[in-house]
Amino acid sequence: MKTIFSMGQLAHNPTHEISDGALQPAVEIPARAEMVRDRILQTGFGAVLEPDDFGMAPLERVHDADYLAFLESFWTRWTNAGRSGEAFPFVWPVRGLRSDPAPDHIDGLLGRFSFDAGTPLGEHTFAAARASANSALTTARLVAGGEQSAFALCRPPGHHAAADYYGGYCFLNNAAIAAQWLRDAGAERVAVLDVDYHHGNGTQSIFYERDDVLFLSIHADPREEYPYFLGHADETGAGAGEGFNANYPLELGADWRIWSAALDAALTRIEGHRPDTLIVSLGLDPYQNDPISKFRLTGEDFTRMGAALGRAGLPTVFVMEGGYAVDALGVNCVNALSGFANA
Ligand code: FKS
Ligand code: ZN
Repeated sequence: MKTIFSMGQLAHNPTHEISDGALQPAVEIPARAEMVRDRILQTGFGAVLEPDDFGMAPLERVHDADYLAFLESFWTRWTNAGRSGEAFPFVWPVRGLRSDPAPDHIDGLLGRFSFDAGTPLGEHTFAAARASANSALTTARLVAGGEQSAFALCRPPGHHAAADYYGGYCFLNNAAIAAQWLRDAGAERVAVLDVDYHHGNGTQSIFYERDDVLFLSIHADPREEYPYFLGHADETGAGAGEGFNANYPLELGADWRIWSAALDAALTRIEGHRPDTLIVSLGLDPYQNDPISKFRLTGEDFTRMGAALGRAGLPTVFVMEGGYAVDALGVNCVNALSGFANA
């Protein structure tokens, strides 16, 4: 299986994040991607190739033009305001406040186009996020061209990013951009299965009213875990999309027995959708030793996960999302991908 990855993705190199009520060392760091790339090369799992540049058009199919313009102009606005280093929002247009007109001031814009204070935005963030999206797009094109599967080593991740906001370390929704590109390339139906520990609120919101892209997510119950405000089981889609969204919120501490029951249910739903392509938002943070997560999957469970996905027999685009046990990321990722390849 081929892996697509660009060194340009490493340019987003945050030092801090705001979480748990304090400024903390950033956990979504370049070493995450380097560990996975190194393991792929060491094990001879497959080639690691540079992405092509797809330009802005496929991003504009998923994200709003004013959001992309904000990301593009961020660094100029930030430095013109006399700021340096990474930016954090601190005020948001919540219930009763106005999103339109968008503010002119950078502090207002940061709030208008984000949903949390935990996601550092820096000088090279947009360039790195574009490179990450290009890896997803190049991977999708490989699979559309006949490869049974391919792996987008995306970082920064994407599944929390919606049409017009960033957050959860995500700026461009790599999985959604790949899904939309596949639709535009002729796929009639796509399914996105999100196995990250955190609910894929961005991907869900992008496709919530659509029946062509089925979104499914297995994640920690939002009553107890980030992103807190989406990801409940009663979110089943709206309008034409009613019945095309499926959430499997699980209790903290869920192990393979509990987790795999949700996977089996999700795979049954996917089978019913008859997708031309499956996209897997491959979070590695359900791992038992992940520092910020509370599920209990073992390294071998990632192999089992990949094997179960492989038995679905669908052309599959893997898109990396989260995972913070840096030393174990490479092993767990290659376990999942080889489980798939050997199924
Ligand atoms: C830790 C608080 C952490 C933020 C969690 C963000 C999770 C991001 C992710 C992604 F895949 F997007 F990277 N709060 N005590 O793993 O879902
Ligand atoms: Zn996560």
